[in-house]
Amino acid sequence: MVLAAGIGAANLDSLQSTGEQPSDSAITATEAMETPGGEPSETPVASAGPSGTPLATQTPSCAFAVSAGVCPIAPPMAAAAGKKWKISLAEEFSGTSYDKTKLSPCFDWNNGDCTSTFNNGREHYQPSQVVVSNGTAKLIAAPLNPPFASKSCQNGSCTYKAGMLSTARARANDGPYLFSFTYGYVESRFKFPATQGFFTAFWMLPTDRTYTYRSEIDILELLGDDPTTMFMTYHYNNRTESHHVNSGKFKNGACATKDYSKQFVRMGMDWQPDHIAWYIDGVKCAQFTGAANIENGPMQLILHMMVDNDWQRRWNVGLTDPTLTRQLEVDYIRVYQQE
Ligand SMILES: [Ca+2]
Repeated sequence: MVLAAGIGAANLDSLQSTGEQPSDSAITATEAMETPGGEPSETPVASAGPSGTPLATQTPSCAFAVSAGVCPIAPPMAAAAGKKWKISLAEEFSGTSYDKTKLSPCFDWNNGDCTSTFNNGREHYQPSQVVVSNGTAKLIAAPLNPPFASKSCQNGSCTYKAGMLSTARARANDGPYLFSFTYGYVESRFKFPATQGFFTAFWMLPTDRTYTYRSEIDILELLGDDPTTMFMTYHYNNRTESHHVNSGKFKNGACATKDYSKQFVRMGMDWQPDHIAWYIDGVKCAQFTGAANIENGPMQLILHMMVDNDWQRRWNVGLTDPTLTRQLEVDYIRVYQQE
């Protein structure tokens, strides 16, 4: 898995400057696909579920505290007996910016300025590439002129600038994680670009200040040339083992194989002590139930686009036109927890 392959130590200027080395133990994307472990055992659901459009505002029946004039829809599964869902994080992008006390435009391994790709892509992250308007955040990947010199990028030169939203620390080794949580249902509704060379990633890492991430939950990894295969994966046991929802391209577990780029899509993941389950538009795709191997500590959220990363180039679906600008449009990011 490309993101699991992680944070190549040699690629991280900031980490090198602090003397800390991230884990680089995880398998590669190619390896992941060669050893599929998906279990598409759930009964397929015929319809794609609700549209994900937020309900009318300020309705008396809203089950959750109204956030930014929006009544968040309920998670697609019931809470456990005796418990109910509460919202822990809700960024609706209803204003002209995002909540900077909860979200950062950079990776956790930044030292006051954003960092670049970690898998030999083209992008350098910049706060300017997150634009909020009309109820959504636009995470924009655009050509960068002149390029930004970084050994993290292909050939030492980042030729793209890109936007990110994470709950990482605003600055590495200086202050707390902006938001972290243990167990809950995560959902974001977004519209991703189906353009070869662009890569949409919605994922989670432990809040580990030493960067030795023992697990990783990939809620979605989407290679832009194929908007039908929604890669969903859990990496565990110090990221030496993986559970793959997808048994290969064009297989999304029990979820439909179709072009998900045509409309906004809701990507959800339910992380509980005894399961990790993935949902597309409220439909359960698959789950992992190896309780002994389920992460039990706090994690951070990351949502962004990459450009022309090594996974894509390995599959010969890298960027073909380096003048393209594309955006990931995000309606909301929410975390629900049971209490
Ligand atoms: Ca919104």
